[in-house]
Amino acid sequence: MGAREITRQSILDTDIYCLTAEKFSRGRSNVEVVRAMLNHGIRLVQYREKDKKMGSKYEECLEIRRMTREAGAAFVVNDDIDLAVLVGADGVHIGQEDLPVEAVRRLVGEGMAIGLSTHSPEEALAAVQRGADYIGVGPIFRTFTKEDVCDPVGYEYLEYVAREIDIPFVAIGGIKRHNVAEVVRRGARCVALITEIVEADDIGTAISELREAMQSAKEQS
Ligand code: 3NM
Repeated sequence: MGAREITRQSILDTDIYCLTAEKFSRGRSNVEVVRAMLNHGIRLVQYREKDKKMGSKYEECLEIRRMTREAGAAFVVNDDIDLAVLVGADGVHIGQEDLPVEAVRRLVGEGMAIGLSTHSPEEALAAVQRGADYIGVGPIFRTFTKEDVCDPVGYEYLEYVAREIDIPFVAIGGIKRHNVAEVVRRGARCVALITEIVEADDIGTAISELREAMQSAKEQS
């Protein structure tokens, strides 16, 4: 399976997509946080780091690429297409205001997955048409983690995507242990989180509690 397929498949198979953010990691480095994520069974990791210079990001991504490969986990880099290519990531994740998907595809080739953040049905349909491999659907709830993000899209947009969109998708934005079950009941199979995991006292406990809540919601629906 090529890298692009690995990422697409991970999103179809995986319940939790973990993103990094050192600013919220309470003194732990991105590498330490990712190690804990992998040790607790996370198989899809995105490097998202807004506060560091490219040189440091490159060093961290090399190490995280090594760790994810060893763990059999997929690795996606946020925003920096050059970094994703240089470290041999499985995917790159971009936003609506970044380069268009077709242009990114020319840079990364057919082998790398492209994820795109979307916030409305129009953006979801355009993402499919442009050849995105998966979409982010959010923010489901209010979040203070992403700057300049739009108002919460609520469940309506999530339910639309679950019903109408054929490519893999992940729900994101303000998802926590206390609300994840409802997000699953509204159609999400995979949820992407930052602060609920990186800020946790114990990353392993946060992951297993999220998993339990998701599992029982799946069994009920
Ligand atoms: N993208 P937290 S919301 C990175 O809606 C990101 O596209 C979003 O962080 C989107 O889990 C978001 O701490 C932040 O709320 C998610």
